Amino acid sequence: MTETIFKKIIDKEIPADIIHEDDISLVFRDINPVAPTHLLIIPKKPIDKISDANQEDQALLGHLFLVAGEVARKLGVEDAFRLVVNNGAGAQQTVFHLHIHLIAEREFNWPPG
Ligand code: DGP
Repeated sequence: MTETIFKKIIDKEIPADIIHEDDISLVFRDINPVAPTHLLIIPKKPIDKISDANQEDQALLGHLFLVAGEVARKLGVEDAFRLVVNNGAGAQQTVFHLHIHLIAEREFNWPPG
């Protein structure tokens, strides 16, 4: 894979508003928020997209979801938030380093767009 902007954020080569960091993951605010709370939860391991993950990533993927709940509680938005993973350009993925959007503090509709 080619190096992405998220790899530069992981390596602290460019700044980001970091909410959480551990050995496996990083959480920071999206630069183009679609809601008052819009975070990106990413693995430090470079995986282009969820369809590229494999069995050895099982614990990592579980960790990302646990971190989502943890940061939601930390920010006080645990009662209403949405997690979104765009997979592939056709699904509006623009940064090819796996990430989960955590969106909160806005009105939600279903089905999503
Ligand atoms: P996606 O479309 O699912 O690939 O979402 C990528 C998101 O990444 C998009 O909402 C904007 C965000 N983003 C892109 N570049 C940067 C950056 O340099 N810093 C931060 N914080 N977010 C970025």
